[in-house]
Amino acid sequence: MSQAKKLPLVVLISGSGSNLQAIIDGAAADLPVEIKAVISNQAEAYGLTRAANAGIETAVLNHKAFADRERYDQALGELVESFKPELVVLAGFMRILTPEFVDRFQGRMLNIHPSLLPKYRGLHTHQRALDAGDKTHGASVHFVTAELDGGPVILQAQVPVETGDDADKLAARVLTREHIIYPTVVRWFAEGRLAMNDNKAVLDGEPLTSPRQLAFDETPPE
Ligand code: NHR
Ligand code: GAR
Repeated sequence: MSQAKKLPLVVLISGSGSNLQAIIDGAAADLPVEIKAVISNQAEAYGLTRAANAGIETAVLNHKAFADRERYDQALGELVESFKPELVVLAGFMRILTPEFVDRFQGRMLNIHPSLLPKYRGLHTHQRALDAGDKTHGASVHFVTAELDGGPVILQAQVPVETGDDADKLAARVLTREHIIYPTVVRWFAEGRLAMNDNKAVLDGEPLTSPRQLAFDETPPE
């Protein structure tokens, strides 16, 4: 039986790492990736424990130990490259990356953002959706470009906003869908089906004119 080569990944985190866990679990099943390292800017991130429990190498690079963003990103870029990843996965990584860092991993860096982009770039997305009275909210997986949360969107998951929601309840509902869409997009990339070209996401040779969608009652797309 032919065993496809596994795509080497580095995952960057700052916190809980539940999206990291979804990728770890995928890799333990049939997601054709090998997580070479998990890197956090926060020493206390629980995701580091998840990685260690899975036997994955971890590193902490604290941004506070660097004079400025440029120097931090220079060091982070060298650390990431030392693991020779073909894909860099931001999974709840909370530091804005310089254009130099983004250039280094152009077309091979993904992020998951907790909103239906282009709505609510940046922080506090769940509260902003509630404040706007949105009936639908969700998450987006996109290629990372120098424009914050502005790179081409690949796949989105929609969830209903329910009566009595607060930001935490809504975030939890979104998060369960994140755990489906992020491994799905990582699989597309690992299988060579997904690329970024001319600032567009290209899936199966076709530029996506709008993001693929996962509706609330749907199982993952093929
Ligand atoms: N970097 C670039 N260049 N482009 C993107 O699209 C990026 C990025 C870095 C991170 C994730 C993003 C998100 O999904 C992401 C996308 C952090 C901030 C932020 O304001 C905003 C968006 C995202 C991540 N960070 C503050 C900063 O000064 C720090 C906030 C904190 O530490 O809590 O870096 O939401
Ligand atoms: C996720 O909801 C992710 O979309 C969001 O943080 C959470 C991380 O959860 N990302 C950002 O807000 C990036 N600025 P996790 O650590 O359990 O994967």
